Amino acid sequence: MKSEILRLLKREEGYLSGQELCNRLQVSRTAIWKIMNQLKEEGYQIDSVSNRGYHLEKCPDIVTGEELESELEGRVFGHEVYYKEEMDSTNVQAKKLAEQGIANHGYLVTAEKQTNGKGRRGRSWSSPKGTGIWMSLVLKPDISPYNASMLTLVTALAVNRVIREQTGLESYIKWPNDIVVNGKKVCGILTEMSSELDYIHYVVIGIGINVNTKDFPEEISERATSLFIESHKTYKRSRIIEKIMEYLEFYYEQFTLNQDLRLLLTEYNQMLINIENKVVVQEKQTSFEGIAKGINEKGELLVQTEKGIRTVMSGEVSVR
Ligand code: BT5
Repeated sequence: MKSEILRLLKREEGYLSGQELCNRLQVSRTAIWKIMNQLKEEGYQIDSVSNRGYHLEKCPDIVTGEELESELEGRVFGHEVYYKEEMDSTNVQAKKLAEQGIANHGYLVTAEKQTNGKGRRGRSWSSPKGTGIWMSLVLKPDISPYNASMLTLVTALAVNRVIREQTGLESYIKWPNDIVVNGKKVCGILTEMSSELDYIHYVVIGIGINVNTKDFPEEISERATSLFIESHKTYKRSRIIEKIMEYLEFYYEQFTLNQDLRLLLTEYNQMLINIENKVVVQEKQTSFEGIAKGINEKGELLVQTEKGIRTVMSGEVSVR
């Protein structure tokens, strides 16, 4: 009900009368009054005038379920949100909720702070309170498990587009799971999956974005950046989340049509950093050099070497 009240307040340009809220939501005046007080405590500036009603003057920069649900209208991705101020990792929490049958396709988990944010291969992800977006989306795609890793690239495309549109910054995708601005990492994506050989139970797409972060721990300060550091502006995180859900749903639909990236290939390669540049690819045991030529329909990176084109399925790419 709280998200419904927020949604109504956000839509109303003038004042929304208490009586109208009672009628619409079939609750008492006292219930409305209590929720208004809760919202004020969370940082919403609400003007209440007797005989006129309530007017929402300002929203705080928070990522609670109510704030997000009041924004995310009519979409599947993010239609239901699980929020807790502090979590070990939104990916871990999303997996638990999916295992319990609570999180269905499009379920979103958010937190203000992660105490044990995860990167790939056991690495950690710095997730301080209140400055970034730490979220995980649960999907139950009807696709082959072999094709699931492409979801990371689909997500990168959506996040990169939102960053560009919302900030005007020239961000790029660093294959496979980073978004970078001026050569520094502003976003990382961690896709995890529970599957059988031929059937996906669920996929969790974890997205970490440094939004209003002012400084970083020393060990990553040279490689990490934030939207604030690059643009000198602060952003409302719920707005960015809303836009990511919108674009991700759009790109996801295009991906699932053929279970490959043929419809997204041109756009992806335009946004790929280091294309036509000399790169070093670090695979599990070995590394090699070549010129990055872009990705193919399967999301593999094509690298021109002296011996011909090599396709890279997973690995780390750095500039020579
Ligand atoms: C990633 O791993 O880039 C995936 C990060 C995914 C984080 C999200 S937050 C929501 C969800 N819940 C989670 O627990 N995780 C996901 P990888 O490519 O392995 O990069 C990790 C490396 O990036 C670290 O070893 C650091 O060097 C660096 N790093 C750590 N925190 C960072 C930050 N906040 N910004 C930029 N770089 C960071």
